[in-house]
Amino acid sequence: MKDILDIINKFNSFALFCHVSPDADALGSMNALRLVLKKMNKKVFAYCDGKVPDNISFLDVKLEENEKHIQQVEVCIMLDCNAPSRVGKYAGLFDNAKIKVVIDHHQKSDYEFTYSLIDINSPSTCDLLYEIIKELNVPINSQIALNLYAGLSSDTGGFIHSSTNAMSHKHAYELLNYNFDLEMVNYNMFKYKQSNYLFFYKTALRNTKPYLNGKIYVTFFNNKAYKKYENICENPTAFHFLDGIEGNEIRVRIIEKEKDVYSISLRSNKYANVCNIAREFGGGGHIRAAGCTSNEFFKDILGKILDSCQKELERSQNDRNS
Ligand SMILES: [Mn+2]
Repeated sequence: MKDILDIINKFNSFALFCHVSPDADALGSMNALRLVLKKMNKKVFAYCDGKVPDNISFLDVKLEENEKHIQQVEVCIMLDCNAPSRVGKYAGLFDNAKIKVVIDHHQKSDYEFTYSLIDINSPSTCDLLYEIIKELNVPINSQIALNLYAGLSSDTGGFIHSSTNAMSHKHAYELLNYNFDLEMVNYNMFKYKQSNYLFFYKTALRNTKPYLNGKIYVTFFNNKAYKKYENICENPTAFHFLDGIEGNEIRVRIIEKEKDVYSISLRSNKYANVCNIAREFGGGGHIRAAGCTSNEFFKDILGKILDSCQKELERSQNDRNS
């Protein structure tokens, strides 16, 4: 933490990066840090390889398109992820930076940063960043508070995921003192859906199959279905309606984003560690939410993933019983 505070205080130009398929924690942390650095009269550019989801446009993220600044700034900071591959098309430029900093709460990759603050026990990157901002002694305004709150609230699923702790609530309590429109934030993040969600839900249910007596659900979107509902599929909460159904533990989502390129998301309810599964396929994430990509044939991937899920269910059930 001390090193990162020194870097922020000492240098004057920064490029910020967050992960592809950005969520409120990725964009909120990046935008809050952008606003803080601007208040400190630093030069700052924010990059994201992906669109801001409509329902969190209220974050008012200002993304930079011009890549030339990345080579000109003194420091590059990665937020809410910790491997260059996660920043998509900016991976190479980030890798070439002189000073590389990371602030994140995902499982560590092998990538070497110059300075890193990775706390896998933190519920969100915004929680970590908020602690940093408090140490910087920059006065927080309502827009900064709103971005931080949106991130910590989003990553805890509105304070219901297993990662939620006393600190989440303490930070939320403190940030709410900055008088942003809480009802608007909650409505947009947790209630609002475009009307085509009804058709999306129908498709998703039709394409969801139970395995192992329903302990595993697999939802498959081929490229055609993905293209039709692309915006919805990119919303990380779109499939939450399948969470918590009695008898189910693991949900697998396989989405053919491009021809024969599959994006795989894994979610668990109470005990399975889906990060273990994702890692077997070169991905990563959290215990209850993880992901990976594959370009094998669909049938092969499905078989391998189901095997891995079954092993993880056996392992985690043994853990529970011992
Ligand atoms: Mn996050």
